Amino acid sequence: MALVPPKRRRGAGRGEEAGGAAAPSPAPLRFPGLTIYLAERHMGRSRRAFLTGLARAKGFRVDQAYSPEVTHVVMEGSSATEASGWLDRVLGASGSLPRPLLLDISWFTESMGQGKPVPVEGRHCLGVPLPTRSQADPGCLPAYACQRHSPLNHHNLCFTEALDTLAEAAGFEGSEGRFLSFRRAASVLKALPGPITSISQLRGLPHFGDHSSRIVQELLECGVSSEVERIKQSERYQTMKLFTHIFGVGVKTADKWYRDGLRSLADLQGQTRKLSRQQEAGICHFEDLNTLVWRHEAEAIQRVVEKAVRQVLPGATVTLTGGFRRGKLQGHDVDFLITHPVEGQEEGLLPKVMDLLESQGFVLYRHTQSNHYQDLKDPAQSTSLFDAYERCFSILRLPDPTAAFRPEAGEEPCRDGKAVRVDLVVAPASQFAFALLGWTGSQHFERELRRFSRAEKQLLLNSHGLYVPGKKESFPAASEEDIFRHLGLEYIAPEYRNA
Ligand code: 8DG
Ligand code: CA
Ligand code: CA
Repeated sequence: MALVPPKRRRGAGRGEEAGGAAAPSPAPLRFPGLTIYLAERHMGRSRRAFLTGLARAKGFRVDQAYSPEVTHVVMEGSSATEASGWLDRVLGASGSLPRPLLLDISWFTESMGQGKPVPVEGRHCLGVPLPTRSQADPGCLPAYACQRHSPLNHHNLCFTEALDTLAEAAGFEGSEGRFLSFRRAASVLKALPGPITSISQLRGLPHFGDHSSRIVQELLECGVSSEVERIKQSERYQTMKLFTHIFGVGVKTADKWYRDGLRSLADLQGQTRKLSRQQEAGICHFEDLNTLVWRHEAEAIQRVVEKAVRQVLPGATVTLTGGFRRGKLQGHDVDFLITHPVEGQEEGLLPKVMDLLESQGFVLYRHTQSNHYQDLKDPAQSTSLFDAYERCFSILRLPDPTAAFRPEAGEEPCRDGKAVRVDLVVAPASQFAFALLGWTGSQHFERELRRFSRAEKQLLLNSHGLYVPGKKESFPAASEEDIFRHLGLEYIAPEYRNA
């Protein structure tokens, strides 16, 4: 890579900043939430100093010493085992410290080449050790994802990507059984203490059938799975993926369009069929909505939403949920949960908040629904995908950083006007813990929690409560911990719910 000079072992001068004389000046930080640590082992001091200067000149934060703020550890010429061993030593016995991504230098050089952090892919990953000692033995891995710790960064990305692709493709064909088999197998690998390096390691793991095992074996032997590659190249998969990435388009609609011969956004725009208002907005903002949202962008939107919410209802709180609450640095949308300590005060809040945001020019699309919990015949049967809370599915415009919501010093200015999908949900205080648990995800973790409740405890869990079948009253819960306790489950913190 021309950007990065080859390793040189020459007198590196004084201390960590050696080579700094030739280094370009640091630029203001452009990527809040991202902190790089370059491991010196194998890299050498002078090359490390050069790479540090290069990254800082491009607005990356690079720390000289490792700390819990580090999100990306970059290593050169290190194996996954070596990387994991290094992190084990750095973190010591603590199972609670945040765990950084362990990345190969290829992630760094690609990011420098593009002038921004590139999305982390399987080939960049070195490895991450197990978060707790109790689950160190893969033979003891529990069957339900809600009984396991699933960190954001794990050791088996190349396998989970392949299995998740097969799950997605099965979902496109309406094959629920196959979808779940592949999703469950992928989820198991996310909770493993280390990388799968031999097919024999799959023995005894829950949810590993012949098909998933075959895929892992092929990946171990050839580096790619012909079945996965064939699917990814297929017109069917690519078109279904494109269409289901349009806001307001689910698998059924995408399938119908595919069967009608449509293949592209241009095909959709060039035909006379009636699109819903939501789909029209989805197509209009397609590019922005398919660009990942950064955490600092989500936080900028949170500031805007919080200000509007408090103006309409003083004392109301706004919590960032979804993937960002699980520690993700990027997401496909932003999820907020709103409540007020005095039950009942929150009713009818969203239309007023959205009117205010609209008058401030932030709203590109909105669809608000009122709370219909009281109308449900059996609240326990409310499925989690369609709970009965007051809510708004919206597209908001990112705030203009030069106006009222200037970013903190050193933060990258938000791209003015970028359209972002935002889900706003309002829960009464007594149901807040259930709503928080339900909207934090991941979707698979939630599915498994409900399956566990039903099959193991004969209880029905949704985003409103935890019910004995046939009863209208939920168990009370003031916190997520209470819900785990009611279910007899060990509490799993949000950052370990990335199942
Ligand atoms: P991403 O956006 O970062 O890609 O991932 P995510 O935040 O995990 O996914 P999401 O699609 O935004 O979903 C967040 C959680 O919200 C997930 O657990 C599923 C849940 N969820 C919906 N719709 C509904 C709903 O109508 N009711 C309830 N209770 N939960 C829902 O997506
Ligand atoms: Ca989300
Ligand atoms: Ca969402």
